[in-house]
Amino acid sequence: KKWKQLSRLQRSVILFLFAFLAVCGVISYTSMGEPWKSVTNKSLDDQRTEPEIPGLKLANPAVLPAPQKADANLGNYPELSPQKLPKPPYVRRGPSNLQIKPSRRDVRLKTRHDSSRVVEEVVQADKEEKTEKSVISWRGAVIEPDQSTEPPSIKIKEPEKPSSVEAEDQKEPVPINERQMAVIEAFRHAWKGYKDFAWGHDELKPLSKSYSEWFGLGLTLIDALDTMWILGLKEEFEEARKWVANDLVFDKNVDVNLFESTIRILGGLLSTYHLSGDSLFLEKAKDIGNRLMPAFKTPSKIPYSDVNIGRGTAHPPRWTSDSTVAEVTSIQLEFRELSRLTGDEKFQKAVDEVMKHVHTLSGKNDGLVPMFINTNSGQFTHLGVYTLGARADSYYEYLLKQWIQGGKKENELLEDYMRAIEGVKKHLLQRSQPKKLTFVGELAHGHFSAKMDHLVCFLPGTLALGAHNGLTADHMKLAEALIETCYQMYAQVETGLSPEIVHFNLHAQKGHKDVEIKPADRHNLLRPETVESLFYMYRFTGDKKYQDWGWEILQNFNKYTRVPTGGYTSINNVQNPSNPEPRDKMESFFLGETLKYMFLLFSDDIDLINLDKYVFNTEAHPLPIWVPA
Ligand code: DMJ
Repeated sequence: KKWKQLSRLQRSVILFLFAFLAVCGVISYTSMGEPWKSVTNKSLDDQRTEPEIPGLKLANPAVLPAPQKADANLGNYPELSPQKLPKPPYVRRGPSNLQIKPSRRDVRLKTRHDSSRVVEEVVQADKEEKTEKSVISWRGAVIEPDQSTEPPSIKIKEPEKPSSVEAEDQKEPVPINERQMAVIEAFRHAWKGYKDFAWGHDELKPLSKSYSEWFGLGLTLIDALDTMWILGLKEEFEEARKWVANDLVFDKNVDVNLFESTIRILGGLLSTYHLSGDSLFLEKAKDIGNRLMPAFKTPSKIPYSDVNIGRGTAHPPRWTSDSTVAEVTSIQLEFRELSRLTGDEKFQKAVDEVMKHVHTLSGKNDGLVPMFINTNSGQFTHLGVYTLGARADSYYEYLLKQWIQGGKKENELLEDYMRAIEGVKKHLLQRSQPKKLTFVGELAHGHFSAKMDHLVCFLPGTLALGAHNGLTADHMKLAEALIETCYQMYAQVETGLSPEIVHFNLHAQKGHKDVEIKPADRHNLLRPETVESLFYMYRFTGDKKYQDWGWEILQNFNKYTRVPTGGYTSINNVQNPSNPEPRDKMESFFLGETLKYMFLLFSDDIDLINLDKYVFNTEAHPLPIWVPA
């Protein structure tokens, strides 16, 4: 009635106002969007791995953002090119700023058909492993199932504009060469033995077709994960990944050696996480990292050698309260990286404290350290003995590598490294007869011994890495001389394989070579150090002789250590080609290190683990450099 009483003008004004208000309402509703979606659409992985201490300042600030946060933080780090994500649904690759390029071979072979097959496998795997939030496909394509309703074949989309890292993928693929194929063949043979007779156990005993346990944690399998990734062994990797997901349990009443489990297990998991982008490996790394922490509860904070990862207790070896210097100073790369990834500073704090303490200690000889350190007093013990071999070796390696990892800012590390190399030159370098090979001997209470462990052959590679990172060219000269010596430790022996320890002749004697071998030292454990250094030398010089030397070594491993039914074995006698006396043990580092460095040595692709982006831990597990060059 009232409406009818209104004039036409009044009715029009009211209708206009209603219409206006209705339009405003719709607009404001739509512009609100679906705010909850920005939370729920984010993968659980991303939410879970936000640093728990947001304002955390690491002692050595992590300039590189933790991978999970990379997409959000890239604006702050101009040197890292952001990966432009396609609109969801999308397949997220591994951390774009850290990931190595897929091998060129993979790029070449990446057909649409392959892609959809991989995705189907992944979807299937996801069904099988319901506990996992996201699943991983080959080389890091992660699918978060709740983000996509599209059929698998169209799920894989490359980012529209590749980042600079990915732009490198567009280069001509570098095909795998014949020598690399030979390494793949060797790996497969070793893996066959492990799979058939030792699956899920620590080490293969290839002759007795059984296994041995050290920690009972599938050591060989974990050590080999990133090797499989780098070699492109997809099926093997996926099978091993399943074992890690379903069977790797750290909640075990078992004593493990802090150093060995850090470099092999923690290092292996971290590196595999970086290469694959699969959060499973980070979760496992966090678990073992936490379980190793009780080792640092000592009066001096110098960690004990052994930890019970189930009970959370730690202790030194039964006969002493000493720890080994190399062991307590070669866990830093891994624990520092774990802090960077988790945002939990406790890991880095513990290991940095050890380094700072060792930096101030007396008892060094021109930068050279003794082999033992007491966990109560924090002082070096057994003073006066200096070696670059067992019990001290990786102390020197990790000085340089931590400095590189942290962006070349931690001067104390560099100082200690430079001083130590001067100490090596002053006290430990000698030349042998007749070939005048430069070697690194040992010093015991002022007496020089011409003894050199094969372990010392890490040194040429480390020196070359330092020179590549701007240290004096003298270091490269020394590296060149030492790698020649390490090669001769193979070439002058009957099987062409190095013994564990050699003694060099200081005086020329008719009919004698440079290298002498004592009966107790003539075993070969399939160690990696020489091949490791050959890899660095080839990367930095491009001199093909280093590849040729490595090729000889691979052939001799095949000739004298290969077991027909699968696997390789360490041998007791490198001087007896007709009976090298197989020892019946394949060390995990043969797959973790030796074959990986062989494969990289034979590659001409400097982006296959680019040494300006990655630093290898002492077990050959590449970890990202926080400020890549
Ligand atoms: C590996 O576990 C590591 O390379 C360590 O630094 C020394 N020993 C073995 C390989 O020889």
